[in-house]
Amino acid sequence: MPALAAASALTSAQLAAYHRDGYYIARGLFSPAEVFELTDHYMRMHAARQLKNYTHTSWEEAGGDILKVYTRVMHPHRWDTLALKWLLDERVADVLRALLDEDPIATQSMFYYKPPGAKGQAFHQDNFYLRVRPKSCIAAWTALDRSDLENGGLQVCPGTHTMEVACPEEANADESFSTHLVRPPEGHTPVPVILEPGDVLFFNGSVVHGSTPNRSATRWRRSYICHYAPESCHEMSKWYFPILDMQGREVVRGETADGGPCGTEFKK
Ligand SMILES: O=C(O)CCC(=O)C(=O)O
Repeated sequence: MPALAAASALTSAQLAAYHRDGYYIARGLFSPAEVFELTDHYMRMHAARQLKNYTHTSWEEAGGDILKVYTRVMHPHRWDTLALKWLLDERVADVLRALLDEDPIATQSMFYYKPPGAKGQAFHQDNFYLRVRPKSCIAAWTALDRSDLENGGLQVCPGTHTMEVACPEEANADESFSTHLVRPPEGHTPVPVILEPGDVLFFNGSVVHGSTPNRSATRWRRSYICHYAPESCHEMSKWYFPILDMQGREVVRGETADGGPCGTEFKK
């Protein structure tokens, strides 16, 4: 679809705010029934130990780290039709076309359980991992539960989308399940993104973002996270292959020598 036709998904004020801040929230993009279907599907598959390419860890084996029992599910769209349907959703595609001013291509999906007590993910930039060039990747982060500071909701640093991708330091393993930390640069204070189930946060791959542990005693913070790239990109990390167009057909791009999974887990 031509970019001009898709620009109607956002107003010019919303687009201007995206280009100023590097992120945009589409409220209520998915309905409560859709959110329930996806969440319930992933809870059931976890309980039945049916998740593919996933290490099902028992409570005994987890050594007190609940995130070892409920680790994130990587690339479920490669084997689950419901995850694929969400990745290629036409409403998401319309917003992406408006934000990118061109067609998107789909590169990644992840399901995060983040139960009460789970660690967060230290501040980082997604394009450090995806290595989409030229331009950058873009995330569509869908809240499946209400997501706020208490249950480890996402925080973003507005304006960091214009930054180069920085070299990460080591994160605090007591707070973050992933090893990398990119400190919010001076003048870019992180802001919490408060989302209701079905809201989708879109953000550019240079935006410094992350989350703290889920400090709630009872509230999960489940989310479905997809990454996309502008169709015009020439290359990306091969970890994201096969890449799909928004009709689900495989498209081919060059592979970079660097990049990798979106954050890597501490080994301990
Ligand atoms: O959902 C989170 O807590 C972190 C997710 C994230 O940072 C990412 O997907 O890049």
